[in-house]
Amino acid sequence: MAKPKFYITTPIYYVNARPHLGHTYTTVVADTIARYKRMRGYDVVLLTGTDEHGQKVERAAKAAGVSPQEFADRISAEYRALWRELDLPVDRFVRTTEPRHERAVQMLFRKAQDQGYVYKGGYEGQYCVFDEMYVDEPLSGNLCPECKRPTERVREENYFFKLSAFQDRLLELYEKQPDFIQPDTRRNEVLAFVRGGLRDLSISRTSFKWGIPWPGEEKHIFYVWSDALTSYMTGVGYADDEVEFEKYWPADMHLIGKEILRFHAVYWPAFLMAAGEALPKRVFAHGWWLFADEKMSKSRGNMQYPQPIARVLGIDALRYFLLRDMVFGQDGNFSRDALLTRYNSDLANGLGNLTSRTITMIEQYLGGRVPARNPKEENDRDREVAELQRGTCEEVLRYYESYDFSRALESIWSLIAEIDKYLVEFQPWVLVKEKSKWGRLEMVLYTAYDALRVVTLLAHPVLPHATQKIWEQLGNSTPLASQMLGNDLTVGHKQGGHVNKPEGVFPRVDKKEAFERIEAMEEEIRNPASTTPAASGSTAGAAPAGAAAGPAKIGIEDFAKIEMRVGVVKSAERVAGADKLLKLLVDIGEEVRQVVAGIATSYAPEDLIGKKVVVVANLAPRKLRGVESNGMIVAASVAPDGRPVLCTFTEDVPAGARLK
Ligand code: ME8
Repeated sequence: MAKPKFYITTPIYYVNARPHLGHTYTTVVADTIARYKRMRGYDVVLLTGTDEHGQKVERAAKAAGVSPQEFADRISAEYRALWRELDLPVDRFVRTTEPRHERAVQMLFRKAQDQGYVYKGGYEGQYCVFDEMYVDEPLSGNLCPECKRPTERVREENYFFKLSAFQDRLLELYEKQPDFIQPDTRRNEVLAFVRGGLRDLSISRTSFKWGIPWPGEEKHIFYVWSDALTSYMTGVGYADDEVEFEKYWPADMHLIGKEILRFHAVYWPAFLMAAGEALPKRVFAHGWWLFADEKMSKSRGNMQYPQPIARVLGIDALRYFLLRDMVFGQDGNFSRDALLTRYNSDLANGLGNLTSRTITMIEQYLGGRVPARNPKEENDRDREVAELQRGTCEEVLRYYESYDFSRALESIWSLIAEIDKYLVEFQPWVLVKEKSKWGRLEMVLYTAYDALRVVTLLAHPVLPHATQKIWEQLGNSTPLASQMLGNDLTVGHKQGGHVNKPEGVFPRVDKKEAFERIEAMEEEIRNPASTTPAASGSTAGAAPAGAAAGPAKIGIEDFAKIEMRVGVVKSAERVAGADKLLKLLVDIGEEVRQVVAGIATSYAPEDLIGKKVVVVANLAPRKLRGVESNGMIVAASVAPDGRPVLCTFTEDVPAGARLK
């Protein structure tokens, strides 16, 4: 019998800036769901991609001094490289600048137009370029109600979509399919919005050119959201491959962040209804990763990147943290400290330690032979643990079904803690000393082995690499991913088999050292000019300095927050092990500061003594390669390789003078 299909999508990400931890989160969740569904017997297709048209991208390209296509090529490649680096296999990757996508968009809206749902009109109102969204009711000062940025006045001829005609049909959809929008809180927001009445939506733009052409029109291009949403169909053959499209459409799940729910739960089903196409089965809007209580985003400049975490702690540690520390659907605060604490407690001391002690004891006490259950030696406590194991399986599968990964992991880790306790209780290292207790010893090791086997199966969708290694150590040679995950978890207990050499899966890390290494790599991604050898060779670090778009405009009051002063370099030396960093002592008038600067490729330490430099004096102290930096030296980053060139003054200026 053919496998049932499961088609899951992430948003297709804008190419105005490089991927960060927020984008990674969605793709990791989608990948975990995909891995889980495969272990439940589904034929899974996971789609992601890049959203390359629109004013936001056009402007970002302009700021970087390249064509929109060149800019899109660069960032789209970064996304693909990141998913490869993090071993997030993508079945379909759609770029909205591909010809097949152009065909799909034109076909979908031609169908809607043929049904009488598209008409020509004129739009005059506010538009938020950041959200690529028309703003009917801006906040005072014409600010966007979503992102609070200034909106722009737009007056143009447009094609309109008769969204107003879909209010009742949408309400009926939400009613008949209560799980169309998940979680429920989000569903209520959408219901309130739609009940409040829907206005027709402008779906073409004429004031700029970076988009898919509207057939038969010279000036019109598709509005970026009508373009982007259609990518979910492009990826499975719409307008190109009927067999493939029949097989996979409609999508079973659109996984998105909560800020783009309206586009997915209101506009998208309405477009599809208008064109007579089937509707996706579910839209799941997850919460945001916050950093210091603010949404992580490029414009706030508080993004965190996934590569340093994956390179220092491993891909699985990154996945574990993202899924364990954010309750799916809610917001979560990201902290490196919490990440490292979790790593050591849950992964190194928890799963890692249980694995190495169990396998080592089996090697040493049983000559590596996989322990067998011995009913004569079984006591109530063993039965209690076996019962807990069964209960954990049921519970974890239930949580996985509702995509509640945080609780699923909590449940698996309770079993790990229980087995740790059990081993301390029955002390195999004491039982082994008396031959008469060897039967009991085997029963105890059996219980631990079997629990570890089940933990490995259950944790696989979240920790694919570590669990595969443990699976092999347990004596299995088949890929863990090919195992079925169901209520009968008897697979993988190799009666009569042998365990393999224990090998550390999650080595303990020194928190301080790991923190500094992650921070140094983050710094390199953020500011490639200060590249340190530890981070070299990275995908993100390899991107040119101008790859990200220019920052959003700030008011003078924001600029006034930055305290820049003239400094005189008193001493300079290289930072050990970092061939781009110099440690400087700089006189900034009232005090002498230690500042670490990524300028060693352009300046020899001895040439800097007495030089006047510009110092950002009120930057929070941070450590680069373990050396505290109390401020930042301002330098131009010169293309093509981001070579730093220091600012100088044409006249004599005293140390401490403020720059304004
Ligand atoms: O909105 N926390 O693209 P985008 C969690 N191109 N997830 C986050 C996040 C955070 N702090 N920041 C970003 C677009 N995300 C459109 C989508 S779809 C047809 C078009 C994730 O690059 C989350 O999934 O702004 C969010 O919805 C998405 O990235 C936004 O990516």
